[in-house]
Amino acid sequence: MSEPFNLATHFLDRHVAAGRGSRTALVVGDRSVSYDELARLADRVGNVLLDAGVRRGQRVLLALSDGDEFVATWYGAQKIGAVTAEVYPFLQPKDYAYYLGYTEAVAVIADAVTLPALREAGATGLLVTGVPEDELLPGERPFRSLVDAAPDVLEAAPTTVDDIGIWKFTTGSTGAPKACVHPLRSAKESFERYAVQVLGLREDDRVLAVPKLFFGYARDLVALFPFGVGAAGIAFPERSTADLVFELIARHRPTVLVNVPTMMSAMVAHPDAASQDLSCLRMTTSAGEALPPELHRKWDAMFGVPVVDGIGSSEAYHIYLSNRPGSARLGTLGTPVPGYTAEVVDELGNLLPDGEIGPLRVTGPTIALEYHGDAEKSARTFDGDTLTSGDLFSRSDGFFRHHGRADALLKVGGVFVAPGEIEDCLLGHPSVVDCAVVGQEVDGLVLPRAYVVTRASVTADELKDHVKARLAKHKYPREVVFMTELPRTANGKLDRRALAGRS
Ligand code: 3SK
Repeated sequence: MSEPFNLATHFLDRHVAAGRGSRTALVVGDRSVSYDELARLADRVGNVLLDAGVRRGQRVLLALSDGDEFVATWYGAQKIGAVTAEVYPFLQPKDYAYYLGYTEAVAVIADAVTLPALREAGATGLLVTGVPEDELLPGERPFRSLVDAAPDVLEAAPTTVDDIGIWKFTTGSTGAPKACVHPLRSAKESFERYAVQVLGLREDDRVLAVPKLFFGYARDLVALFPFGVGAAGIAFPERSTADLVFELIARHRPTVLVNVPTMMSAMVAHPDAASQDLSCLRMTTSAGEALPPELHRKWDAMFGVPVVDGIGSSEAYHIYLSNRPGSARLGTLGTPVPGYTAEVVDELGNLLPDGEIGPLRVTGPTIALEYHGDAEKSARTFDGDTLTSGDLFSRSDGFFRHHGRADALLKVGGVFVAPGEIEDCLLGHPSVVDCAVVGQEVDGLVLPRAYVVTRASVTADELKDHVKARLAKHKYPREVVFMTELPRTANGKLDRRALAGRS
């Protein structure tokens, strides 16, 4: 028999029942929302969703900006046993149209930010918050008024760890985003293994994330894992910028910053970086993309806040390889999170010796069941509790290194070159703030082309010479394109497709 488990009861209501309900669960702007308040709000939301016809196992799509409504809606849906899926609040109508069709959600919750694009995408019957009722279209319902009028008690659905409860979308960097379908067990196990055993989250932690809550990396680290230990998350609706992150750190004094390499680069390069007081932070996580060792060094020199670099994926639910706080090995993703094993294999699945590069086979308790609606890709990726990653890795001394996506590798002069090695080298130049290297086809040959963001004047030839002096000659970028910023996906990952052909 499966273990009974309701995510809202486990992470939220437990504190109320234990008399810890007055503790702060969430900080939003100048408001502190207690566990009592959040649990009651989630119960009201759950009642509204039940009234709207949502039943156990059905999907609820959150198109909401970050804040207590987002979090309460997520837990309200979880409490009634629904399946939650969430999307970036700044999407284009065509993207919403895709998610509406793909999820076939029974309820879609929108706010003032997402409503116009959702309407343009043809969404009907929306539950809408933050918009005056007289501005709603026929069929749209005022979510906030319904929530305010709903009872604040709700019986939790008798779900188990094996019930499907969470959809996490892939980034869609190589095609339309797909949902990785997770049972509730994934959230429970990831909390216990990564948040507790690796990060050592504590009751007095306050967690601030750079990515928005639609991205599972951030949502779990702000509004799930901290709740597991009675700690607090910090949420804000605005897009993240280095200025805003510094301001939020000064205002809320978080103890843990959930970061991505692009923002680390922007923070390090910020003109006021040296005068920031980050002494409240006991660590910053880095994930979402590879952290170039050069950037890690710059971060250490500028801020001295320990970086816990790791890698996770929607397929594996969250982080499965990670360094440990205070003992990072630069340029590596550390070792497997307790409960996971990781093996570098060849294309046929044979184990590769240390130092060789190949796909990673990860086994653990949080592997998704499937990609919704894609049996072929699911069969290629998932095998029970084992996942084969599309990225390339190597292992040495028990520590894993990331070599990028298999499809991002460049074959230059017949030799494979990892763009990350050239990027890291370029980042070692004092003028380079951010960069990406892609393959450029010239007369049938693939040659490295670098896109760079610089903060001081530097010429393309100087950057080429910088690489030539440090790496094997065939690796230097034959062309350097200067940009003001690099294109990124909504969760902060480099959008290599958007770079293709830009000159
Ligand atoms: O990098 C990712 O894609 C990711 C996804 C889910 C959870 C955590 C991470 C880092």
